[in-house]
Amino acid sequence: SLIMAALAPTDNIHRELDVLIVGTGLSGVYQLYQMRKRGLDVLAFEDGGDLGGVWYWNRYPGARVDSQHSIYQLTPEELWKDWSWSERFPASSELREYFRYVDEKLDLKRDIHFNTRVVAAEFDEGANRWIVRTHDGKIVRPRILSLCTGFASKKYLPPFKGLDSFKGVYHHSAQWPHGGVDLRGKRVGVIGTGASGVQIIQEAGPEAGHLTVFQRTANIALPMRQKKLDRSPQKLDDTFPNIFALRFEGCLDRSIMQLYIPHNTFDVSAEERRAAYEKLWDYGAAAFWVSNFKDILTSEEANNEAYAFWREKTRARLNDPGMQAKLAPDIPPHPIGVKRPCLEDTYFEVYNQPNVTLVDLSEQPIDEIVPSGVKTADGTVHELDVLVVATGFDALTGGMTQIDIKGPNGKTLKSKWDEGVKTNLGVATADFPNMFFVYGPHGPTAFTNGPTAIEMQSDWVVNCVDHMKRNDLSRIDVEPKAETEWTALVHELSSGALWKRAKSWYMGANIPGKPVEPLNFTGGVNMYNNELKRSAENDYEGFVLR
Ligand code: N01
Repeated sequence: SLIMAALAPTDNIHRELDVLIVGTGLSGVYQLYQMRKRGLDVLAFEDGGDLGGVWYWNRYPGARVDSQHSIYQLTPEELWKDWSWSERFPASSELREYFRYVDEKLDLKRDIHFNTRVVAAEFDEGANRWIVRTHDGKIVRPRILSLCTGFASKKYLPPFKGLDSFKGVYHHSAQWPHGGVDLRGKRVGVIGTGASGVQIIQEAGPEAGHLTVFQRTANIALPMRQKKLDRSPQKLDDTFPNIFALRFEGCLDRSIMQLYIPHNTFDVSAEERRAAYEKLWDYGAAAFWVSNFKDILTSEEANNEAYAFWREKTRARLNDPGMQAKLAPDIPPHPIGVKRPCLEDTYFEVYNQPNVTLVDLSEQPIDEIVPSGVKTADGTVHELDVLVVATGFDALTGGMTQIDIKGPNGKTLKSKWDEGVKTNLGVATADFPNMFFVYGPHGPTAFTNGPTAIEMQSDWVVNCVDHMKRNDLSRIDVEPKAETEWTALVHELSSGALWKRAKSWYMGANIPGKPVEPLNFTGGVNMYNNELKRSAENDYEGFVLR
C-alpha cells in the first residue's frame, strides 16, 4: 500500500500482531500476562532497558512508593503468595526487585523488546491495523495498539537558559544514572519541591557538603511513618484476596478506611476535631488527606482548619523562624490535597542543618544557569557541583502525545488533545480506532492506588480485545457522543471541589501552554468500575464495533 511504501522500512519486522503493548511498567506487565493467557498474539515494546516503568527510570536517592506495600502490587496469586516487602513504603530498588520476581514467575521477557522506543503509529484503514514504528526502524502491524505509557513517562525539563553551560553534573530526577551520583561533600542544588524533590532533599541533606533548595511553592508534605518490615513471614491484618477486593471498592486499605471521618469539619467540637487530626497524623501515610473530614476538599474553611494543624505541627519541627515562614507559610500555598500531597519522614529536619540554604523562587526567580551554578534574579550565583532538576512530568497525556500517533483522518493525538482532552471512559478516544490506554487521563489515575486503576482498566481492555477476536471484529471506534458525555462527566465531577486552586499536574497546569482542565475521574473507583462494567455488559455501549 501507499502507506507502507512511504514508510521505507530499513530494519523492520512487519509482523502482524493482535496487540502491541507500549511500555512495561505495571500496566504493560499485567496486560501482557492477561493477553497471553487469552491466547492473543501480543508483543511489548519498552523504551527502558528492563521492566518497571517509573521504577526503572526513577532511581534518585530516596525514591519510593507512597502507597503501603500490601496494596501496591498485582493480584495474580502466584505473584503475592511467596513475595514479601522489607518496608511499609518500599524503595524504587525493591520495586525493581519485585519486577524481576514477576518476570521469573510469568516469563514475560520473551515477548518484550527493550531499549525500543515507539516513535510513531499510523492507522491503516484498509487493513484496520496500526502501523507502528520504533526509533530503530522496527515496524509491527497490530490490530490493537495498547498504550501502557503510564502517567509520568514524559519528564518536564523547564527551558532554563544556559543549562547546558553548567560545568557540574545535572540530572532530571526521572533520569537518574544507574550507578547513582556521589553527593558526599558536594555542593548540591535541587530545583523543585514536589514528591520527587522532597524525597531527594530528605536523602541529600545529610550527605551533601552544602545543599541549596530552590523552592517555588512550599510542599504541604505529610508524615509517612515509614517502618521496616520483617520480610518473612509478612504480618498482615487481612488476607490478600480481601485486601485486593477492598481496593476495587475504592478503599486504600482497611486501616486507612477505618480512620475516615464521615462528618464535616465543624460538625464536631474543637477538642474532637483536634483528637481526630492527631489520630490521622499518627497513622501517617495518606491518612491526613484521604481519611480526613469529608468536606476537606470542598470547603475552604474546613481545608484551612486542617492546614492550620499541619502548619503548627510542621513549624514545631523547624528551628528557624525564617524557615518556618517559607516552608509552612501563614497563608496556605494552596488547599491541602488539591495538589498531590507527598509523604516524608525527615524532610523538614533537613532545614535545621547549618549547611542548607532555601532559595525562595517566588521572591528571586531563576535567571539562568551559569557554568558554576544557578543565578537568581538578584544576581546571586549559587555555586554547585551537582544540580538536580526535580521539575516533574507532562503527566497523564504526555507519554502518549509525544508519540506521533495519526488516526484515519490524518489528525495526530497531540493536535486533538491540545484543544482539550476527550475520552470515553478514560480508555479510548474518538478518531483513534483500535487504540486503548490505561492509567492516563479521565480515569481515576491520581486518586487511587496505581495497581488498582491499572488492573481495573486493563481487565476491561483485555476483555474487549478478546471479545473482538472471538467475534471476528476488526475495528472499534469511540462514538463521539459518548466521549462528549464522558468528558462532561469528568468535568462536572471535579467542579465542586477546590482543584482549580493549585497549579498542578492534576489539571495540566504545571506545563506552560497545556490546557488547564480536570484530567482525572474524581467520582471514585467504585463508580468508575461500574461505568466500565455497564458499557461492557451493554455490548460496549459508547463504542462501535465492526
Ligand atoms: O513533580 P511535581 P514530581 N522553576 O510536578 C517545580 C508522583 N511521584 O516529580 O509547585 C522552578 O509534583 C514545581 O514548583 P511549583 C506523584 O504522583 C510519587 O515531584 O509548580 N521550579 C514543583 O515544586 C507526584 O505528584 C512519588 O511551584 C519549577 C516541582 O518542580 C508526581 O509523581 C515520588 C519549575 C515539580 O513537582 C510528580 O512529582 C515522586 C520551574 N520552571 C513522584 N517547574 C512517591 O511515590 C516546575 N517546578 C512518593
